[in-house]
Amino acid sequence: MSKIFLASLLLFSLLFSVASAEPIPNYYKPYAPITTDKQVYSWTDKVKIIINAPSWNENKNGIDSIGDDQGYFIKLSTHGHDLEPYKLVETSQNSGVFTGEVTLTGFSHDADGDGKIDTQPRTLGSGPTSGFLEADRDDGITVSFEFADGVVLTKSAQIRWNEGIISFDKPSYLPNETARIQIIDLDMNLNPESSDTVTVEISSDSDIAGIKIDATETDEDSGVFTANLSFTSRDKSSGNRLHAIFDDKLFAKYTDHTLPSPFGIADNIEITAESVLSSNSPSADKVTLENVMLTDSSGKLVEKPVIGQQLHIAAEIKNTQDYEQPFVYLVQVTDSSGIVEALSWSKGSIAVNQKLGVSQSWSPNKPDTYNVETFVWKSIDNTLPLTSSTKSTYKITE
Ligand SMILES: [Ca+2]
Ligand SMILES: [Ca+2]
Ligand SMILES: [Ca+2]
Ligand SMILES: [Ca+2]
Repeated sequence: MSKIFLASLLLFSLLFSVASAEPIPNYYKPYAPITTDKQVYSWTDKVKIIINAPSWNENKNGIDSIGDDQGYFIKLSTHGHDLEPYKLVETSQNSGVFTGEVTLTGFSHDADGDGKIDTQPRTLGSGPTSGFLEADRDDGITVSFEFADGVVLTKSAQIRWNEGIISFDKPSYLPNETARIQIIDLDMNLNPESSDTVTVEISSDSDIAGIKIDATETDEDSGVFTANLSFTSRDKSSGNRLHAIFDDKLFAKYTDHTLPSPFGIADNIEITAESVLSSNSPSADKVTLENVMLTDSSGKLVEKPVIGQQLHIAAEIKNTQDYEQPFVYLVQVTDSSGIVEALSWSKGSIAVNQKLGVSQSWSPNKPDTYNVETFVWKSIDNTLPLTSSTKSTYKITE
């Protein structure tokens, strides 16, 4: 090894050891960073503050505090309100790290649309964890600390409302399953010390009016709410049980009354999610369709239909489920070149074990060979077949 190399190595070591020694606080690049546990808060959040200030660790064998010494105050402020002085305490005897909390209390507002104010805005307390501070919707919180004479350190975080999110935990459910509905709305964590609730409106194709159920916050401070829902095909909806039958769409709706800009403070929107109640055996017939035939107006079988005759495409539908089944009976008539001559339907609902006669009329206006198809669907909007379609061919003469 050359002498020059050894010399440079020595010099480097010296420089390095100087650079890594305990630095002297430079008040213009302050050695006392303030941090908050989030960058963005909602209006009623709890804000946790940490100030790393080793030079304020005066007693290595005791818990020190900062913020309430005359001339070296800590101030917590939002646009319209502030708390000063506010004391923070050392995390352990010799840490030089100081912490505290303040709970935002928002402003007077009906957060769930029931006509009653849900907040208790107040500004009071002197730390380290007992403080309350009012905040507006589009606001910010600033922590400032007079760290040394004439040196004020500050740290700011935003305060905002959030648009809620709602979801079912699965895209479809079997009738014996329990659905879990989740709403995330950080603004409805109105009390960060206890579990809050929000209301969800649940409905199905078979129960459009539906039910309202409570969703409970997953812990005291999460802003995430869940509710469980079960299903009944025979009974009416009640409690956390929704009336729904196979292949019903399921709807969950949350109305958010705490919306971010550019919405107004008084605005609300409905946030929705959808799922489906699916059948164990999707291919199984929900009803049977029998005795499809051409009749006259008195219900007598027509064997030789002619032009201009008032014909009826009649059939019998039987419910094979153990619940009432809504349906549409749809008839389509096409001529020999595939043009649709007639299309009509009727809708109804069929009770358990009931057999129902249905028919659609058709009056042929030219001699031809026609295809007559019949379909039984759940509804015109939900064209799920409840049974197989049928197809018959009729020759119409002059
Ligand atoms: Ca100490
Ligand atoms: Ca309210
Ligand atoms: Ca809460
Ligand atoms: Ca919201």
